[in-house]
Amino acid sequence: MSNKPVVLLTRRLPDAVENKLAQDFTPILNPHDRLYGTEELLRLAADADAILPCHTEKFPAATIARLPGRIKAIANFSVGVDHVDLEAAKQKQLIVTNTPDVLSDATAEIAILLMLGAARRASEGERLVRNQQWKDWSPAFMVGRQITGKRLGILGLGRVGQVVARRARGFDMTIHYHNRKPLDPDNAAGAIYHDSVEELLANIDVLSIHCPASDATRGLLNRKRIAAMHRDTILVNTSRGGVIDDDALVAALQTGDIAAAGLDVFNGEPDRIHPAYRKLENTFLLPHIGSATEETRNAMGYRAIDNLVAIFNGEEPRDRVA
Ligand code: 8YV
Repeated sequence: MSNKPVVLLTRRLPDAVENKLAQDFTPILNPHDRLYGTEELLRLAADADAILPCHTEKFPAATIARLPGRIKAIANFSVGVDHVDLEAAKQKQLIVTNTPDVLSDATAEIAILLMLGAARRASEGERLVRNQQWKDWSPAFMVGRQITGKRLGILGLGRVGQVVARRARGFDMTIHYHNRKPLDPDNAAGAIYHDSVEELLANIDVLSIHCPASDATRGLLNRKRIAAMHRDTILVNTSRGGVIDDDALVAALQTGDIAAAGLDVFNGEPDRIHPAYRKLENTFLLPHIGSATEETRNAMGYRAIDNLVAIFNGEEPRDRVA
């Protein structure tokens, strides 16, 4: 590359990533990591050839239409791309990429943490100790549920789901799943396929959600489907909040129609999440940290840079989604 293309970073990325990016590109940095509004984003984009955003920046059709013509690509620092209107991007001939694979291990760890946290009442217990309210012990004290040997249902047995399945087998869990189509035997690795969401939900003890957010999956976990789960079921979500109908889940948690929920992603995150989640004892809540490890954040950055290098060398980027 002769003249270095200009890349707008919407957020502060790890130093190692920003330094590597500067080898081949001229970055426009956000050193104070401020969250840009649309107008500021568009103003900064006027000088850029590509944007490297996170899921915190939204690119609906109206914003994409206003991006300057010189912008060639949106190289996301995320695997989820629900914050970008891919159809509008295609129409504007913008290349869009994501960062799959490199965050599967970290996200699977958080899914397992959520399962254990929700099953063993970790939030409640931690609060008792931290707030000096732990006064007693008895055989009936803080009795939770065991996940060992139980049936784990995976909604969306893709990259992350398959790692979760491998980790869960370490707890002797039996893996069930629903995808639009069954996987080939190598990838399914013995997991039991259910051809409808309802059938999956009726046959499991723990549900882990890994399907991407889209029009097709919005509110997928609705009142009717949640009612299909038995009362001891634990639900965990590391995908996107939009897959869940919050009113329906909150009602089921309040009435004991399902046992507990572990959530890392929410509708309205970070500060407008359903308020009932915070009040319920049977929730275990994390602030969207599925990929938040040093190794993974670096790997996500390098992957986004690889995509940009390919794009500006006129090659097909590895992780093109539009
Ligand atoms: C990322 C995520 O950290 O990659 C995703 O889709 O949800 C997160 O784990 C985040 O999106 C960064 O943009």
